[in-house]
Amino acid sequence: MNKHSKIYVAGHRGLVGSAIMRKLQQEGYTNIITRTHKELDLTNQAQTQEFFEKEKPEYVFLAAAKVGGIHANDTYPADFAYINIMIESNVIKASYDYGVKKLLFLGSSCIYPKLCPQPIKEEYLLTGPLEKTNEAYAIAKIAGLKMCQYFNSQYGTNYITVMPTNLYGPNDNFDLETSHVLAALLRKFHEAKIDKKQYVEVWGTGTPRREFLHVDDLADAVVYLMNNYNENEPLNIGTGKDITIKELAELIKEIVGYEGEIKFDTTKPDGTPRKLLDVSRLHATGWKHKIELREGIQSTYEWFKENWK
Ligand code: GFB
Repeated sequence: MNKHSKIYVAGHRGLVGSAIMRKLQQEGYTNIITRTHKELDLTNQAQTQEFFEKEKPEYVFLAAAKVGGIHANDTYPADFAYINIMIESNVIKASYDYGVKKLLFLGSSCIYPKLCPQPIKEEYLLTGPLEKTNEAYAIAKIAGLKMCQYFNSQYGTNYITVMPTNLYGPNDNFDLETSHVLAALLRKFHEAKIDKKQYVEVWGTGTPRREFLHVDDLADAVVYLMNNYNENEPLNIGTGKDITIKELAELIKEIVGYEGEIKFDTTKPDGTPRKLLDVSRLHATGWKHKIELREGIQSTYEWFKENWK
């Protein structure tokens, strides 16, 4: 990309898309195009085609998706499958039809088999059954990733695919029903502190392990990869380090300054026991994360206190 390239960030108001916007603007890219959900429904093929025909973007970051935490994934599988498959199909095909030079597709670490060897290498994709709580989302993301590869092999396009680990940061979803764990716990501990509650409820047993990457690091990585990575093979994006949900809860409790207890609600699902990404191929491209978990949670908590209503 050069600083005047026409770049379309699909999903620019979400956690990932808004971080990519911040990064591109910081780096001096001047020709970024966006549409709100109201202006353009990416599940609608005609609208998507019309938008690409009119704007003819050169580069596309495909960060528009229906996402959510374990409960949302488990409760709305039809929506997660349908919406994501429609968005991917429409954006990938329109990108091809209107000559996009390069597209970056965001997968997710949950698309790997549930009981993969750890850390998870890119080649473990499609080697075993998926985690049930997010099977629909995983199937949709696998379809999008594979479609990018099929377009590359059949039409010679340059569509790259990345697999980010669990993300967090500004503009995350803090709704307790549909959010991911880190955002949910920040809010729960914050509200428990204000309301002087005796305990905070954490879902599951606390034993699952998760890897967390600050979304500003993810944005830094995808802009770097758009400029430097041209392989057909997907690339994991993570820190290479994980912690248990219990350790995460204790860390957030400390950062928020809450003094009550933590209780585990074991009627709620744990999900996959562990999903730690192998980031050796990512490191070999010359990129490494910069924001460590404690400082990332601290700054996200500051953002939450100032911005979350
Ligand atoms: O972040 P999370 O919802 O998603 O949950 P996954 C991670 C772990 O945190 C699970 C536990 O073991 C949860 O039971 N947890 C504890 C909580 N307290 C809470 C809470 O208050 N809220 C939430 N949400 N979890 C998602 C996938 O899996 O990961 C998506 O469903 C996506 O498809 C995303 O890939 C990155 O890590 O289990």
